[in-house]
Parts: sequence; structure tokens; C-alpha cells
Amino acid sequence: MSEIEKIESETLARIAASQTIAALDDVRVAALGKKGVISERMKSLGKMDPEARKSAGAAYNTLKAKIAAAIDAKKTQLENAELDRRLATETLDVTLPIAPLPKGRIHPVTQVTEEIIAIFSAMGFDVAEGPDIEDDFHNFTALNFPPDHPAREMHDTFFFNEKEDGSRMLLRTHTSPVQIRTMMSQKPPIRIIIPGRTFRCDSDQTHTPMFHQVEGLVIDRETHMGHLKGTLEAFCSAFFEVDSVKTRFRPHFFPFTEPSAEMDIGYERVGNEIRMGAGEKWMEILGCGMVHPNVLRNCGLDPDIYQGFAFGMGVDRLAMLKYGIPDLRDFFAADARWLTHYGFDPLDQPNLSTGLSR
Ligand code: 2NM
Repeated sequence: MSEIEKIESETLARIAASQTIAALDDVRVAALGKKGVISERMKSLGKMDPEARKSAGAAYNTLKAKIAAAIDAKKTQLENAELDRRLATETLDVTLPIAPLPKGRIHPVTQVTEEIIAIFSAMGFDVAEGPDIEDDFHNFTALNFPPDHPAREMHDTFFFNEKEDGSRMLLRTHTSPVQIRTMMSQKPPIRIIIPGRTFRCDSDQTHTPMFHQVEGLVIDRETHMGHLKGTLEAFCSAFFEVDSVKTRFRPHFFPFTEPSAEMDIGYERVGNEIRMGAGEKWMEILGCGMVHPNVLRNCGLDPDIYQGFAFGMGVDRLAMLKYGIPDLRDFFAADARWLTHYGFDPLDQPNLSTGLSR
């Protein structure tokens, strides 16, 4: 093998073996660089006679061209491989949250309200809302509270100053005025839930002057207690994320429903944990009943044609129960450390397919 053939085969082998652009560049410098093998060899051309120099010079030039072409081809191949690797690994999921991640947390009251909405939405309920500031008619009279009845005092109402006509506006003591507004403005069938702030002049370990309710109302022809029971049991098992719940309905009194009941669900304590749904103990969850015929009449509905059921629950209390939050008053203390601990990720929106809470 001639000197030139030897250089060629060795260099081409090193080119083929190069794994990186940097390694390939080392081969180029060693072969074609100013101090590379070929340059070194070509220095001896000067000592040759003209004929030999001419053919050797041409042969070296051919060799240089061959090696340069091989390096170029290898370089393109390495660059393409590098690009393929980056395309495969450097994917960007544009649906991921932006960085830095949002620091805000969702308040447990908001979380639980959204959970309740998700459950009832799946059952075909709409969400209705109304004003926090109400009049006596929508908050009391239409709901079958007789004038000067002690039930009005039970509600510890916040009143505004008297108007010229002697009437007083008030902060709604429950969300039921929204049910009244809905029954007066929409035709049955009605299936609504009403989340919102409510106000009673009461403040101790278990009461805050502002609290949160979700109430619900179903009005249709031939609605009965069986519908009420089935709906509320389905709600409770979805809300507490258990397969089924044991329930008990205790007779109660509300002016706006007849019969009225409070619903308890079974639970048991296992160590520090409260397990909802089964067990020997009872936990009060909500109030409910069949809408009183007087209420239907007050809203222009004929009780001989339409019946309905209604229910109401305290969101703050349900949030404490479900998420093991010990003190109600911390809910409204605006303490960022509390919210960091008990709050929820804004990106985890409650829904029934991926689970209510994570
Ligand atoms: C409750 C319990 C039971 C209720 C009744 C009505 C209306 F407007 F249909 F009469 N709205 N909400 C109701 C019934 C609320 O909360 C504990």
C-alpha cells in the first residue's frame, strides 16, 4: 500500500468512527490542518524532481479533496442525528402551566362550593344567584314566615335603616329568597342550586356573622319525598367520595317546608380520622323538606299541580368536616399561612370524572 493510500484509509476510518462534531474536527485538523499529516508530507515535494512532484502533488490534492468531502458528509450526518435527538427530547407541552407557578390558593369554601356545584350540575341542576341585600317579602313573607313570628327572630337578622315608607332592607339570612325569585319568574320544571353568602347576627365558636350556604330547589309535577331522599343520598356519597351512605331523616320544623327534616349520615371515627358513610354515629349534614303549599301559592304556583322539595346546607361546616379544619373563625382571618396549608391548587378544578378533590 502506498503512503497516500495508507493515509487515506486511516483517515477515512477515523472519520467514520467519529461520534461528535468535535471529534470529527480533531480528525480534520490532524489530516488537513497546517501541521497535519498531508501538509507535512507535501513539504517534501520541494525535494522531488519536477515530474515526480507533479504526479505526487496531484495525488495529494486528490487525497485532500476526498478527505474534505468525507468530513463534510460525516458532519452533515452528525448534525442531522443531533437535530433528531433534540427534536425527540426537547418537546414543549404548551398546555403546561406557565413558570413561575401561580402562588395563589383556592379557599376551602370556594373549593367545597365548586364541588357541590359539580355534583348537582351532573344531576341537571342549574346555578342561580341573587342579591345579598333583600327585602322582607323575599327573605321572610313569601317563605311563609308569619308577621311577628318568632321564627323571624331565630334568624338574628341584620337590618338596614328604615326607609321613608317604614320598610327596612336586610342582609339575607339564607339564600332562599333566590328560590322565591326563581319560582316567580320561571315556569316549572325547576332544578336549581343557589350558592352564596348569608348573614346572621351571631358570633361564637361555631358561628360567624357571614357564612356560606348552598340551597337547592326542585319543582315539578308529582315531585315527592322519594326524589328528595334519592337526590340527597346521591349528593352525599359523591361529596364524601364514598360508594354509598347510611342516612337518617329526623323530623324538624322550617316555616317554608312541610314536612321538614334534618338529614344525618352515618360515620365512624378511626383514630384521628372521621369516615363518612358508615358506622354507628350520626352527623347532621343538611336541612330539607317538601316546599310548603303556601310558599308555592305565594309564588303563583298551584300546589295541586306542582310540588317540590328544597334543601339547604352550610358550606363552611361541610368544608371543616370534609377537610378536617378545626376552627371556623380561621376561615375569615385572611391568614396567608392558613390558606397555603388548607387551600387548593387553582388548576385542580373539581369535576366528577377526575375526582372532586386531590
Ligand atoms: C333549608 C331547609 C329546608 C328551602 C326551602 C325553600 C323554598 F324556597 F323552596 F321554600 N328554599 N330553601 C329550605 C328547606 C332550606 O335550609 C336549611
